[in-house]
Amino acid sequence: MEKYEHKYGAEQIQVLEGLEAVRKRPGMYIGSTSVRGLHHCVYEIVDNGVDEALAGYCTEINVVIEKGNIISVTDNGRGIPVEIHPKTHISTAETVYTVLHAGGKFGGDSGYKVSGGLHGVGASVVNALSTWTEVTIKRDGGIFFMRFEKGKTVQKLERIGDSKETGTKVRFLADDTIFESLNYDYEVLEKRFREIAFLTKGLKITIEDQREETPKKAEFCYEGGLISFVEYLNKNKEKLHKSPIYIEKDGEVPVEIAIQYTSSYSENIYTFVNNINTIEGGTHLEGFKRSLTKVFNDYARSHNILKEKDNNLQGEDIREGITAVVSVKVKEPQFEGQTKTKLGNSEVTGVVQSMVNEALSTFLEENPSVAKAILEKCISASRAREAARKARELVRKKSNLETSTLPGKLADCSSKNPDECEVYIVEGDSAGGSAKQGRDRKFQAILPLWGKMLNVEKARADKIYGNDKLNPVIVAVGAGIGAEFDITKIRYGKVIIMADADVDGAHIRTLLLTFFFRYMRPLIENGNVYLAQPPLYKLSKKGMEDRYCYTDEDLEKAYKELEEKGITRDQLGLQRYKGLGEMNPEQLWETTMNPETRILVKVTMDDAQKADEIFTLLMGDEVEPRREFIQANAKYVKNLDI
Ligand code: 28F
Repeated sequence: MEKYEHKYGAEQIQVLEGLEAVRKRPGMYIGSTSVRGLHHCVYEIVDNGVDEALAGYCTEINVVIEKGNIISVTDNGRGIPVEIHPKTHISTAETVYTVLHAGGKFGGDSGYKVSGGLHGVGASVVNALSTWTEVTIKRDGGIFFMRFEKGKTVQKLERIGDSKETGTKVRFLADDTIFESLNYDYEVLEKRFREIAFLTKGLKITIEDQREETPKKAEFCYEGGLISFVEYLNKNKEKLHKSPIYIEKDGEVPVEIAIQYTSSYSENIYTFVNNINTIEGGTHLEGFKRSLTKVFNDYARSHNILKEKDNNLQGEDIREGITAVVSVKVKEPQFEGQTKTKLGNSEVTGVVQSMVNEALSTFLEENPSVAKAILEKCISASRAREAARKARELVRKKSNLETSTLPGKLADCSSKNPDECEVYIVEGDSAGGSAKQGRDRKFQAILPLWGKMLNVEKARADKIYGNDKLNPVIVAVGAGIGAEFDITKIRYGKVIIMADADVDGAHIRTLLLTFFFRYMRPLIENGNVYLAQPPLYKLSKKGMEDRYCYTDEDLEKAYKELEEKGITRDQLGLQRYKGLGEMNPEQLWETTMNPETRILVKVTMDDAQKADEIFTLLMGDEVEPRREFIQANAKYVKNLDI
């Protein structure tokens, strides 16, 4: 009996070595031997079918999780070629399934190999990591079959029947001596197949789970491609414009983008390279972001939505509420980053940027109502960000109080009788100076506040004591804080907050009220806290006493009264006070400090409570409510310079 000697040609040895390497270090090829690696095996096989779809020959892929955790994937493409290679005597199909990376690029210059988990390790890796793999091919009028065990051919390709159809069907049982478990997660697979269907316009993908008594099944097919993708992503959101913006361009780097803005504040941009979800972004995302910023700013300026003096809209303002999917196909993708999901190809930035510049600006010109809706949102986002920044900025900038036994900065009054004494807490150095000069030293003390003020929102009482920003206020009032606060010890019968009428002043007021509300509540309950009311306007005319107006209504009233005396508006000089610093000591005394003429507003508990709520909103951790608050109030803010 003649011994059948194995003809181990170079190819067979290469195959054995390849399989050996894969089974020895599976993580190198499939990422991990956890359920993630298990899912990657399925993606590898499915992606070969997707490639066949991208090549234009496959319209449907069916995935089944059979009982016993056997995976079956079927496509209706051309079927893997079955001709036998003249030299190796091995069929193309067997080569694709046994030689590492044999699944090279598909024919045609537009063919791109999409890839699964580790970007196209190929079907041979799945074969090596499977207890068995069976491949059934229909093409050239026949049905062909081959079988492998742990990557080794146990049944060479043979014709087993006739068929007029074409396609490839692969069944495999992953090797449970390699994978931690064979417990496929239906939801995970379903989510990925939905994603692939969005990314491959018109391809129908079905998934069925036959492991349980009641099988689960889903089917995905989106003629709308990425447009359907963003509509799906936005399904529970309020859209700013009806249909998504769609941009597509073939070429060296085919690019496909869909954009749809919503009223939400989050930014959702999903990017893909050859159908790989590049969660770490990369050059395609960079190009897209740069273009968005440029195109929307250019449009806003050229349509006078942004005025000459307005700052540019920031990228984050423009991306607030955006949902976008950016899908590019790259021949030789370079992946970087922690999980190899960041595109590194530098040439892609420019390609994406220039094609989006052109396509998006054209779209906006042709769809002004969409452009307007989006830009309205960007501008309010910009305002809100600016206001929040100022709020943060302000609270930090103000009230850098010198500390000493009595605050060095405190200009105390001579009387020691609290019932007749009052302390002005004045915002800013210059106003502090004028107040010191303009005051009545007998009963009026001045404590200037400036520099970085502690954010009491995040500080505990002990921090407040030690804090050199608030400490002087505590020392000046003289009655301690928190639980130790003793109202009988206060050094002044009135604590008067004097701050500018602008945003800065509003924030320092809010901060101090919150501080008093949080740490000296009896001071408020007892009616010791007041707000000074500096005038907003000064009306002047030669030979006429200066007339101060404290509100806009005041101003109107003054105009009317003066008109009755025959003095018209244009005969009057009007000064709008931006800040206390604009008043000289006499004016400050006359208008804001002289008990005979000044206007003081006593702070009540609910003012302080309101301030506290506002403060929490402005300086707390909840971003969303802050955004809403500022959004709602931004329009009331008159002097915010954007
Ligand atoms: C269920 C998984 O693997 N489908 C596949 C094809 C089609 C061709 C092909 C595959 C050419 C030389 C690499 C057919 N006719 N589904 C699949 N469908 N591979 S895998 O060719 C293999 C490549 O080596 C194919 C003409 N060209 C390509």
